[in-house]
Amino acid sequence: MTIRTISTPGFNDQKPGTSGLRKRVKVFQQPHYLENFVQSVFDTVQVPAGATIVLGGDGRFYNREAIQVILKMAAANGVGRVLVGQAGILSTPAESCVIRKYQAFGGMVLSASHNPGGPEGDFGIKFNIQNGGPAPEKITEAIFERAKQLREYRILEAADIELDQLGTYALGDMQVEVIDAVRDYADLMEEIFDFAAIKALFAAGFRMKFDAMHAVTGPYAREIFIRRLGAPADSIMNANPLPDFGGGHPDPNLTYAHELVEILYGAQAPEFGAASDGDGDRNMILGKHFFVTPSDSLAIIAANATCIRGYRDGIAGVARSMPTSGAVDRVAKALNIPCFETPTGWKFFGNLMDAGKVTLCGEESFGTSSSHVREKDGLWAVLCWLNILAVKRLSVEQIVMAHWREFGRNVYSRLDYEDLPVSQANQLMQHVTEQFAHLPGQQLGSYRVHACDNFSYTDSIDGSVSRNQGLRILFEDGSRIVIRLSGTGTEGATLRIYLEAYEPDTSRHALDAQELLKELIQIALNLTQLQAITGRDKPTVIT
Ligand code: G16
Repeated sequence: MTIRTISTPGFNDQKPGTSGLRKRVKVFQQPHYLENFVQSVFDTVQVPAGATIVLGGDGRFYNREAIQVILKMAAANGVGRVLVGQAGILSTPAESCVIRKYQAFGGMVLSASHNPGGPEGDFGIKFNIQNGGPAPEKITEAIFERAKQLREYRILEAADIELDQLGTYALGDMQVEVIDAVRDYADLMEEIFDFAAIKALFAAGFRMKFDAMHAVTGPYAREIFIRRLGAPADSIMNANPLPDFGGGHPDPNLTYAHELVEILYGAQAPEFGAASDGDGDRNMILGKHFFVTPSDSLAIIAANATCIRGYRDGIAGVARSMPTSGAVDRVAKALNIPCFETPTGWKFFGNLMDAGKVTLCGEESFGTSSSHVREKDGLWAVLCWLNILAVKRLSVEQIVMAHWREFGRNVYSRLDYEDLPVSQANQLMQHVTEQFAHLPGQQLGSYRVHACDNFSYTDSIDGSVSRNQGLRILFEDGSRIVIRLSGTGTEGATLRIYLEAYEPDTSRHALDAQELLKELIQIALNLTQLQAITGRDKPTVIT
């Protein structure tokens, strides 16, 4: 078999965003585009000769083709062994688990997460390092620089590998091992959670509905909930992964997971509902007629962690992304453990977890996880809730209400304005920034501005600095408005406005978040001049 060296023009648009390179499928299908990025990864990370890497994706359209290309390029770049998920599929947390378990050098994750799939949808790729987590910024920056300069890449001329059958195959001098995509992950979950207690919960007639959204978690959910925990077969829905996610938007929130939401708010609602996204790292938690915000879910898992076998000795610390509500900060204070505030992006948690400073991390963007892997983990979060419910035998709503009674409620909401022209989004950000000099001290309705800034983060472990991570308007009573542009979209700009107000008054805890945040939302709309600049009179998604 021969290794061919092929010319590439280099690409200027291969800058990884919040979580890897995400583009339209059609962009990835351009000649040399995928190869250019993959070679830039190999050149940057310098896989030691003979080392093992892991490869898998969420099964979206173009997954199979990309896997074959990457395998042949890995063989041409001196990789010793590649562990590939069966059919080319691994959920993002499962891939993180496999990298760690087999002490691989790293891995490539093929996914555009919650973005729609199919020929007209999105594709994505990112590199995860040895700890199983997304590469930090200094590596992604170097990959981007290399991608612009690259003039040739190496690829083995060989037939495609059979990905559907488990087994070991040779590709040039490299070994390809097609592994069970589910088993290692399900085994890890069984180590962390008390499966016997959850089994007993189901045996007592507890009903749940998990929506896999026709994405990667279907087979994982079937193995864990149905086979290992004995839940009735109808506890999972949309569990057959499809390359276009059935035409849907595999984002577990109140807008895109509406099928599940209708069931949980319907007459015959089960006690518990949950959903996960395209690649299985996000989660949404619902009770009967009740929505748990991701920020509250993190705080509640932290407060009840000792109910769970894997955390029964307590947690070292917690971390949250800056726009995530401060609910978990209150729990950390009560537990007397450290709480870290990082920029948006799971990659910022890696160093803290590696240093043993934090056990649980979470983000408002429906991501929660712990140091069992280095990615956020949708099914892990669902199992946390099931384990807590199995121990407490209370409803989801009762657990949340009791939490708010103890800690107060950090009322929270996020408004997304998707697909804005980039120029308008930039103009809006500029307009807000220009007001920073005179805002502090101003009274806006019932809120007085304490400070404003563009969030900047210094990693306490390696000293790296990340600037421009989001505009913050902080009020004297601890309420906040945060405004930032998403780093995961593939077209136009997505503006996110995050709102948080602390409500200690128990008699107001049952009120709707939109109602409680009405004034703060109006202040945000005035400050941003959103309607005047963008013409939009309502958000695309409210969570
Ligand atoms: C990614 C990142 C998360 C981030 C989210 C939203 O999630 O891993 O850390 O919070 O995007 O980012 P943004 O607000 O920039 O769109 P995923 O699930 O898309 O990989």
